[in-house]
Amino acid sequence: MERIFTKIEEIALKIDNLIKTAEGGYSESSNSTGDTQLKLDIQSDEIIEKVLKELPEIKAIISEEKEDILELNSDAQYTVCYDPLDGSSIVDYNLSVGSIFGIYENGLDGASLKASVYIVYGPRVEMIKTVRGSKPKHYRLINNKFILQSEIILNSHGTLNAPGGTQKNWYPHHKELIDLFFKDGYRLRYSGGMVPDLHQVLLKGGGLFSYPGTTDKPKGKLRALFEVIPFALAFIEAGGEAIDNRGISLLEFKPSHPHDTTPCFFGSKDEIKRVKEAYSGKE
Ligand code: AHM
Ligand code: MG
Repeated sequence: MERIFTKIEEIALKIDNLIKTAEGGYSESSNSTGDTQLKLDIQSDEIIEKVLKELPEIKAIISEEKEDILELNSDAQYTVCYDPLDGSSIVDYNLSVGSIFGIYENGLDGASLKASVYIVYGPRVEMIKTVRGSKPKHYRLINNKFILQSEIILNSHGTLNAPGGTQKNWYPHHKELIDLFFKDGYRLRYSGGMVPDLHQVLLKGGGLFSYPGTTDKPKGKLRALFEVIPFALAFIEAGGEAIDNRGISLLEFKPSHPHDTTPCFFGSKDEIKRVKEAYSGKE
């Protein structure tokens, strides 16, 4: 696993450099979810594939930007699922974006996730590494090296509310829940990039990030293997919770297809308790 982490650090430096130097704009292709791919999405994906292919311990890689699983070493231990550059709709407006990695063993579901890593490319480059059974670790890129800053521990109660999805398509019980948080003094923090938005909730001690099912997308937008399950591990190991719309831990989620999406709620314990109450018996 350590060698995978080292390779991810190498990838982060390369993608950071790419974001800062490459031209923007769209390519002529689309990914398996039907999103038109940015040139940066494709180039980031190529960087990751090239670097991860060097490791004999990787059985397969699955990218948000590729339809199919890429088998590498049939007898190897780990499958790495990744979103090479999350935030396609905001990177060309110079907002923070990220890369997300889930390292799975013996299966492709929440229970099989052994570790996750995400990188935020913002004014600074930061990385959060979570190994199952231990607190997430926060690193910052200083002089081209990732330097450990601290472990992440969530409070049981936070102050931030990051509500995803198109409001006009929210179910009434979801709107009521989000409105109640604001009435109680929670502050809106939402950039449209799940990596910086979740990162802020984690580092500021808690709150709620939600991307619910909506009338137009009942299964939400965010992809289980590449986005949701890796963040679920970070929140849960930090002492928070991560659940779907049925109140089930996202580390129990079993996608039936690698590109499946799920409604998702990440937060501190108090906020997640309120989500469970609001969603009880609902969609
Ligand atoms: P992407 O992987 O195509 O960039 O999509 C994922 C992003 C998340 O970062 C963010 O939370 C969400 O899409 C926002 O989507 P929307 O603006 O469509 O609600
Ligand atoms: Mg994404």
